[in-house]
Amino acid sequence: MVSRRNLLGGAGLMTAAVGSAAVSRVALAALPEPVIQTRPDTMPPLAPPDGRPYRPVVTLNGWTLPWRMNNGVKEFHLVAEPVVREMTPGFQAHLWGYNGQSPGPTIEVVEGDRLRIFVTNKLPELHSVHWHGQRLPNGMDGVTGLTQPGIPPGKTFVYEFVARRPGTFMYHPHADEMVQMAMGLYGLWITHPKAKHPLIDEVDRDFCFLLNAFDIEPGSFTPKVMTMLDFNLWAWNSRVFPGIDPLVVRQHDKVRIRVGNLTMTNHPMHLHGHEFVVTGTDGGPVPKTARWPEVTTDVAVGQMRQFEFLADEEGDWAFHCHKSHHTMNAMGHNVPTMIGVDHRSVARQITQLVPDYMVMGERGMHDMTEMEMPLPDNTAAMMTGTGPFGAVGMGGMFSVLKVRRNQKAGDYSDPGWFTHPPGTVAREWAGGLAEPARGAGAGGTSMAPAAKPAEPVQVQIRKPQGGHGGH
Ligand SMILES: [Cu+2]
Repeated sequence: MVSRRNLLGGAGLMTAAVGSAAVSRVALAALPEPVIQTRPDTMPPLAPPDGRPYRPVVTLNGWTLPWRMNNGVKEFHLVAEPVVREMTPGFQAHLWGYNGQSPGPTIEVVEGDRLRIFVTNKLPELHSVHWHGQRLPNGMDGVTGLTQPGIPPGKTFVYEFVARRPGTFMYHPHADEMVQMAMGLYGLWITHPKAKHPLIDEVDRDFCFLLNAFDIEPGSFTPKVMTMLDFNLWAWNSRVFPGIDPLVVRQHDKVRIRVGNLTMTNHPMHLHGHEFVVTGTDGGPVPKTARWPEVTTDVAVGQMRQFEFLADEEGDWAFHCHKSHHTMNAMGHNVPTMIGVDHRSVARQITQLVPDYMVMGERGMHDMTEMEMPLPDNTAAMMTGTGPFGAVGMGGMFSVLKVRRNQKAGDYSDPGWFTHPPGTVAREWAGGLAEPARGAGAGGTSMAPAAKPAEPVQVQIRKPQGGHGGH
């Protein structure tokens, strides 16, 4: 729900800020009331009601923060506060966010805009906001202790600068970052070009999201903030599959996807069915001579990447991080490999004693997708999501690019599953099966058969130090 304790927003964020003419002098003297959004749905693009025109982005499972125009200055109000985020249906996390959600709202401005950003700290500790990647006066850089005093709990600070270069940026705390970012505080920032830019193409659909990660024990609500690498929830905008909305486009749309990485590891982002080019990085637009086509691009820690493609192939195309552990949801990491072991009855008994006990399936882990073992309350299923052909067996950083011929321009609603033309789906082979020809030798041409069968090798390990040999 959008709670409008403000003079800013419009219903459902579709309409936006009231023009300055409609705002009284008294109201203008005060700071703008914050706009709050707690619904995890992907909100429609926020068409700019004033200022320089631009084509707005769509934030996956997020929204854009409305502003107030005050004598030619765009004024935003961010509130850092504890929030409850539904990460996927059936699983809620107690996080810290901005304006009702983690991540915070996307901030969209135009190159050359004069900005005033009020930041209210409703956290129990010092806070400050760093505008990641921006050119700005040093004192506006938001580094607690270095460029400003931290914002005490209950206080509001104001940041003022000009959006000097177009591109994809982020904002995040620079006070107790380890804790505050592990708790979900950050957001995206888009600066649109003020005029036609030789290196920035106009696109039909412009999606953006942040890569983020949490360590939340199955059955609990609050992230463990000391975790450095062993996160168990790999998220886009604090959502995990199947909670991540599809990216819906019309066939032949030119599509841009902007991704920022605020996790502790890199994420190779992989798109099926299309080639894309990286057109922008944290440093700005990539010169045309430095672009090459690919289907996976790595987004390293602290980086932003924007890539573009022509969505000319109809279908439901997987789009995901290619680290296979990142397309899984919460699980124990000390899971033994149980392929070939029938342990189902044992596991059922153990589960009665240890509710979150989990073992790997004896035929691999796909069985987990239809696992009948009860999960603790408030836990995202490890691998889930059901497609038209059954379990998808995915979690975490996974979504679907839906390319449809009949999708209307500007329509982001989910068209459902793709209807494949007859004869275009992989199917079971119904003909005969010949025995495959297998080589009789121990190897091929590059591995000449040994003269006599090799003896089994036995290895004894002896430690170099110590009075007597080890085993
Ligand atoms: Cu990843």
